[in-house]
Parts: sequence; C-alpha cells; structure tokens
Amino acid sequence: MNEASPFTQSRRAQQIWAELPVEQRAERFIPALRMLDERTDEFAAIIHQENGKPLFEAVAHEVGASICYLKWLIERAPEILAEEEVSLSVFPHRKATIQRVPWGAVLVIGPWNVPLYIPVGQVITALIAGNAVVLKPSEVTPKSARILEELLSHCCLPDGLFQIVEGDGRVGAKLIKNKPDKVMFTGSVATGRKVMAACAKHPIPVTLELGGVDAMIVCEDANLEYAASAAAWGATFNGGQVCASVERLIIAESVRERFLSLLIDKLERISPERDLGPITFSGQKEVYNSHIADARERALEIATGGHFIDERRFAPTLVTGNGVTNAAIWKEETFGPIVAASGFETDDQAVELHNGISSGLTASIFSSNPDRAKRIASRLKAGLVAINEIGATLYSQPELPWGGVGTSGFGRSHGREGLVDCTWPRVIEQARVSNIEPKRPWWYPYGAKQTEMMKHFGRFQAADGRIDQLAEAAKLGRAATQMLTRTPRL
Ligand code: TXE
Repeated sequence: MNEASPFTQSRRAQQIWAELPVEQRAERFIPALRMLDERTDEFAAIIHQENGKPLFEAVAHEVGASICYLKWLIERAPEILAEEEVSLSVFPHRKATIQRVPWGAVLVIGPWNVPLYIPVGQVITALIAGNAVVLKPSEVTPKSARILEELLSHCCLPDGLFQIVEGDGRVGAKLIKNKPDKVMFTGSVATGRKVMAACAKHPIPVTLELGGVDAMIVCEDANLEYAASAAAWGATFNGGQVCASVERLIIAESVRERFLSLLIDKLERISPERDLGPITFSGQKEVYNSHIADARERALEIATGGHFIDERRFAPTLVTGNGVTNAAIWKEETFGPIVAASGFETDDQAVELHNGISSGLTASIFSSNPDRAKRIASRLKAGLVAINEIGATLYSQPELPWGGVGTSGFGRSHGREGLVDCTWPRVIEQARVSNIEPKRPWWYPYGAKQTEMMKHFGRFQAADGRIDQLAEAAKLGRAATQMLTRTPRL
C-alpha cells in the first residue's frame, strides 16, 4: 500500500476504535449533537454563504436534519449493531450469532447540493459502526465539510480516525486507488459508473446514491390546492438541486388543467430573492439550457419560466404538452427548478409512466383514498414512496433507509439498513448444549446407505403435516443411527 495514503493512518486509528463497544462509540458523538444545536446559526450561515441555499433551508435541511439523525443514531445504533442470535432450522441442536464487523477504512465522496447533512448521514454512521473515514467533499463546497471536522474534533476520537482530503474528481479517483475498504459515493450517474469501475478492479464494495428523476402522481380525488403547493415546493426547494426533487408530474387527465393552473400560479409567486436557491455549481446552467432547448425543439409548451432571472437564478419552470414523456426533461435529471407534466387516465397508466424511466429514488402520490394510494405505491419502482407528502421529506426521517433502484444506485444510508451497510456480517456457529458431538453422518466414507439417509433428510424437510413429518423423522432417525455406528470411518 502507498505510505502517503491517508488510509494508513485510518487503519491504525480504526484498530483502536473498533475495540470499543458500540455503546461507548455512540456516546462519543453527544458533543457533536450539542454543538449542532448551540451553533446552528453559525453553521447555517457558512452553508448559506457557500452553497447559496436560503438560510431557512440551511437551518432546516442541513443543521436541523443532522440533529434529528444524530439523536436517532446515538440512541439506536447499539441495538441495531448488537450481536444477533439465530436459530437454525436445519440443525436445531446448533445455533449461530451474527456479528456486525466494520469494513475498516471507508472513503466517503460527497456532493455539493447538501454539503453537511449528506456527509453527516454517511460519515458519522460509518464511524459509530466502528470504521475510520476519509471524506472527500465536493470541490464546490469544502467549507461546509469543515463543519463536520469542527464537530468531530470535540468528540475525543483517535487521531486520524476522521480525515478530510479536499480536491476535485482526480483526488477522488486517486483515493480509490489507495484501496479503502468501502466507498460511499453520492453524485451523478456518469461519475458513479467511473467510481464503480475503479472499485471493481480491487474489488471494493461500493454504495452509490445517484439521484433521480422523481415523480409525483396526482389522482383526481386529491386535494388539488394542497397537492399544487406540495409540487411547487418539491420541484424548486434548494433551487431544484436535490436528488429527490419533483422533476415529473403524472396527473389524472380529468383534473390536469385545474391542477396545472393552480401550480403555475404558485410557481410564479415564489420569491426569487427570498425563497429560491441559486445555482450552486455553474456547470448546471448547461444542463438547464440543453433540456429547455430540447423541449422547444419538440414544440413542447413552456407554461411558465424557461429563462434565467439573473446570473444565478433560473425561473421556476413548467413544461408540458404532447410528447413530453420523450423529452430529456422527462428522462434525465435536470437538477433545477424545472418540472415536466404529463397526464394519465387509469392507475395502470400512471404506474407505467412512473416506471418507464431508468431511475427510481423517491416518488409521491396525492390522493384522498389511502388504500388506492398504497396500491399504486406498491407497484412503483422507487426506493421510497410518500403518500400526500413529498418524497424528499423522507430524507429527514432517520429510521427510513434512503436509496434507490436502477440508475439511482444501490446500497442505503440512514435507518437500520444504512448502519448495517457500514459493516459486514461475521457468522459464528456452535453447539447449543455440548461441544462434544458425534462425527457427522455425512462425512467420509460415502456410500449408498448414506445417500439414502440424505434422501430421507430431504423428505423429512419437505414433509407436509405433522403425521408425515413424524413418519419421515422416524425413517431418518434409523438411517442416521446406521451411519453413526458404521465402521470403518474416517
Ligand atoms: O457531480 P459528480 P457534479 C447529479 C446532478 C448534477 C450532476 C453533476 O444531476 O447535475 O450530478 O454534478 C467527485 N472518482 N448530482 O459534477 O461529478 C467530485 O469531486 C472519484 C446528483 O457535482 O458526480 C464530487 O465530490 N470521485 C447528486 C463527487 O464526485 C469523483 C448530487 C460528485 O461529483 C470522480 C450531486 C472520480 N472519477 C450531483 N469524479 C445526488 N445524487 O444527490 C468526480 N468525483
């Protein structure tokens, strides 16, 4: 291994850290929780200034969400990561335990759109699970990542357990060459592919959170006024630069016009100065321009917006019309305050439209009939589905596993699954009662009677009903006794 690699120090620190019981590891993060609360204004101001998102969003979606997640994590991690005892159905006289073993040195590669809360959800989870972490934040938002360093510097962690390495994609690629034990990546599909290919060489396990082109389904029985407000916010908060922002609207034909006129009114009343996050990364402008140009070429209707208000702000935009579902705006992540709308006649059509693209992070369904909404939800290709709520909001519910399917990636952060993903399972199997047991009847030498015994074993397992099971158990018992007493044996 390369001696200049930060993972050399990570591994030394991790060995000491992993010796501590998970309860003690979790308690070390209480000062970080307190500090997030005490210094909310200061931290939110750094994020607001660097990323540009409105101060309210920096307080709520970054610092506030981090507080809620950390509180849950500190309280619940010990139970979730505790050694688990498993009863064994094939050999009930034996038992097993599953230990959750930390990967070792984890590399977290972060994005710029949620520069504190996304790393908090991955870095601190990995640390509590017993790993060391190197964070490579986005080159666009390095100052926000330093908040995490400040928080963790008050948590009495071994030297080198958490490190930040700043730099662009080349630095990220080099870090992967240094062979971390696990990589957690959040970013674009294109970069996610490169990260996965680089990890495949070693191979290194990888978690990918690659965003989505998330949809909101509006049924004809929905409260349209409420749903339109939800759509206006869900499509534009943080300037639409959210992996789970509403990028597609699938609306019941019978209410489509009414819903869209409510939505247009709400989009036009969003205050650019007060409410609308600016473009954080100027490279996004190209995506907006090309998606809008593609929509114009297809003669789609730009019902509102479609232009820059100033250097860093794009007007909240609604695109609709025949053929919208073939447009780039429908199929690819725009990552801006832009939403495309199409209609449906039947629930089957709504599901088909939703599932017709390659990504699936979150979805939302608006309906006054909870049973119908749940039936639709159960057919959607999406990691999280919210009913009468915006899918992105589920990111602030600490116990829910966050992640998608298809080109949205795989692996999970948050919730039980997120913690378990920061470990590998080590199984230890042993006798329930006595350590000294007879030699196994399936060991050498093989023979016809032994084969017969295994068939009885299969029949016993497959037997249907108590009587059949008892009959098969008796036959199996006789066959096994013959095997146990046979000579000569190895
Ligand atoms: O992401 P990149 P960008 C999407 C969104 C946006 C697009 C581009 O659609 O328009 O991505 O954003 C590091 N090896 N999302 O260019 O390039 C890089 O330094 C290792 C979705 O910012 O994917 C940064 O830290 N690392 C989204 C991180 O990867 C590499 C959040 C993300 O950069 C690397 C952000 C390499 N070869 C953007 N190349 C979400 N899922 O929430 C770059 N990086």
